Amino acid sequence: MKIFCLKSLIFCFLTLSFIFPFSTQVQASPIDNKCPEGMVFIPGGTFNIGSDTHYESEQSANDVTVDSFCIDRHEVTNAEFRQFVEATSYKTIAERPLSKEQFPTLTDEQRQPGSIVFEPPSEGIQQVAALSWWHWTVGANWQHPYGPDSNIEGKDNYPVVHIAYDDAVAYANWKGKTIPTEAQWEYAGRGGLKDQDFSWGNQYSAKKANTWQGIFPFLNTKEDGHLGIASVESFPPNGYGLYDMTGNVWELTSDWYSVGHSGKDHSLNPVGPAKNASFDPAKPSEGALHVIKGGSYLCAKNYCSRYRPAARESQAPDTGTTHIGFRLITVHYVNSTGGDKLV
Ligand SMILES: [Ca+2]
Ligand SMILES: [Ca+2]
Repeated sequence: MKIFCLKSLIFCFLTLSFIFPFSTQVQASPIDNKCPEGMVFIPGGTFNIGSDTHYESEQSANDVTVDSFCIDRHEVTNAEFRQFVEATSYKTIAERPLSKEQFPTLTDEQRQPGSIVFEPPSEGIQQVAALSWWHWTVGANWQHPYGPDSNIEGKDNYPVVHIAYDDAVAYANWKGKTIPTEAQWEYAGRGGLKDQDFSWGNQYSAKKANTWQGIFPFLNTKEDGHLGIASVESFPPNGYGLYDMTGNVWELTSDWYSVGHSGKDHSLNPVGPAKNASFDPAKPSEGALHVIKGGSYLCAKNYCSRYRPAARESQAPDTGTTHIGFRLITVHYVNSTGGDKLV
């Protein structure tokens, strides 16, 4: 249903205040366990997932515990994804024609492969319809992020985009890793901080993450130095040494989406609802959706304040866009005391 999912993007762009709730976090073990290359060890602990003072979708802040795991230091890059494609000849969903079965009323031309691309309004325009900055673009995919005339030359270290959930799963299977749950992602995203709004502290900073400064979608003052996506590790890491857990590109999680965190309180390694219970009332026609985290370079204070660890959005599993990527985790690491592989 990817061609019809533009409406799902509007919910990134609601304006709310920035007060973050009480949050606790317990460091459980030393950070000298050995993760696979490019990954960081996250010691398990307990924290409050979500927020009681921002969007309804983040409520309520619940006390949950996650076991230790390793997580990618940065978003999966174009170079990393290219290795996968070269080894497997995998074609992403954006590179495949839309199916006749799923879209019987579309013509062959309308079923051409493509994806959803962000294009800001023309300069000087001061009012546009909501979501008019999103365009279904034939030929847009991870190798051509802005359409067939664009490419990723010289952008090996940029996060790969136009990745649908099923594409991320295929990559994860090839790597022998998994997509993080929302709880794992949020716990890692907080960077070990307690009671903080952002992954670096309580004050918004244009220097801490690639977000949008100015009035979205008309004016980007580029105070953070980046109009669009930045190469990974362009901004300081959080307390766990993880880069771009805030902003740059949204990141997929394995949880199915529902509003809030009901039922997770005092649970160990919580996950979202079952697929058949996944529902976003803001997108009633879209069925089951996955949780995405962290916000993107398109999140601005006037229209999207989801550049916080507690913030969340829903995303159709068969749809990628210009501003959604991912990173992986593994629960297999070498224990510092015995050298055993833990599961
Ligand atoms: Ca920026
Ligand atoms: Ca990110």
